Amino acid sequence: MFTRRHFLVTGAAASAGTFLVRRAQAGEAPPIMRPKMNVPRQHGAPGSMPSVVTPNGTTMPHRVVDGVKEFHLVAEPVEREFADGMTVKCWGYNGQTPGPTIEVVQGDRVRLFVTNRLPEHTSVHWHGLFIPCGMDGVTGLTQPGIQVGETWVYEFTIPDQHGTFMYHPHADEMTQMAFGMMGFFIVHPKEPREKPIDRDFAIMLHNWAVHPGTYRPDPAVMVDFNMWTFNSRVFPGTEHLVVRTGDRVRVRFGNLSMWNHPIHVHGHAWKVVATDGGQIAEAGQWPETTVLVPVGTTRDVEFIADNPGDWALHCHMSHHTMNAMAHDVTNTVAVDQSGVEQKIRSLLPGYMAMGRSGMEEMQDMAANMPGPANTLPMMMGEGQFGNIEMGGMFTVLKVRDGITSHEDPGWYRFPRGTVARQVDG
Ligand SMILES: [Cu+2]
Repeated sequence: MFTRRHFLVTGAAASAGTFLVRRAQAGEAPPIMRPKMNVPRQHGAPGSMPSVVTPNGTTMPHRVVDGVKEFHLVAEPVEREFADGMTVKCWGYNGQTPGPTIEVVQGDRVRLFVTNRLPEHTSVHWHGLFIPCGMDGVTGLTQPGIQVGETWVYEFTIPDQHGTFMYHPHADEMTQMAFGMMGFFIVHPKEPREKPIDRDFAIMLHNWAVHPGTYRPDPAVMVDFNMWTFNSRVFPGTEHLVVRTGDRVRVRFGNLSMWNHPIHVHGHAWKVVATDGGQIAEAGQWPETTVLVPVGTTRDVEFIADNPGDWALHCHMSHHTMNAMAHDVTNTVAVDQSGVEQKIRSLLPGYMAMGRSGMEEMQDMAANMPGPANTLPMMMGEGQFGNIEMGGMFTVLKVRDGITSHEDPGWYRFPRGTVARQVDG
């Protein structure tokens, strides 16, 4: 319904000569381009023009109308498989969470249509972009909410800035972001870089509270989350990052979760070259192996992948590389449980005493004991040497000599004599 209030808002904006978000006219919005869920984008061959790769995600298609780049976001409920064995009822954009990555170039004129297929109103905020206030997408403050079934349009010129930005709702944020509504908005510089990037990845960090046996995230949880995701996937469901030895690699991290995440890379050091606030001059960059990605920010890191191998890349908060687990349990490490086990088994058939020597047995136990429905074991994944005992925010950086494809090359073949080994006592 076109209300009097909407009319006044758009009318005032037009007379002031500013650009304000407005309802799209019938037939104006481009067709919805809906990439398939969980299908990684096609990776170019090594050495080909890099574009941003969103592991386990996709890039947003667009069309050009009279020189304006048009995109169409559809806010809607989506089902997301976090890893084999767990599918979560989320909200997202165009069939996925995070929504497809938007890529534009500094100076572009863009028109972003937003159709609301959620059961409540929404809006879209363009995090970090210096655009006219009326395009900022804050419900109640800069626009009325986009009501159920409506299509609105945002239109602006990408300002004199480039880097990694984000989009997310600014309406019932606590719920809509807890359900997975977020995506990358990447602005490429107009002038080509001095040192070209060979591989460019974008990874959105998020946390979720999906109680064991349930399917829908709990938006009321404030600190006690149990799922930690890279692009809404957990290890071993996370796509590996495949690069060629010598490649200049950029990873763009975004964090719209409720925790800060120190993301750590093995075998290499990277430099933070940009944040969502701007580029960092070379003199201000320093090497580190762990970048803290605070809540509500992006961090672009760059490094030369000069060390072949299978390198862990993960959050260093050790509970963030686990899946759902109980935290309010008795600490049984080093407790002698012999005898107790039999007694408890008479009351609870099948009871297993655990945790005397540590938690490592959890992965094998989970493989043999069914847990609650739709609930992943707290630790998962197997490598060529056995259980990896991880979950959550963990993936593998695969650095390989002379590869001609970015398809998963399998596990690393270690040169003879370069692997740690057992020796006689
Ligand atoms: Cu973390």
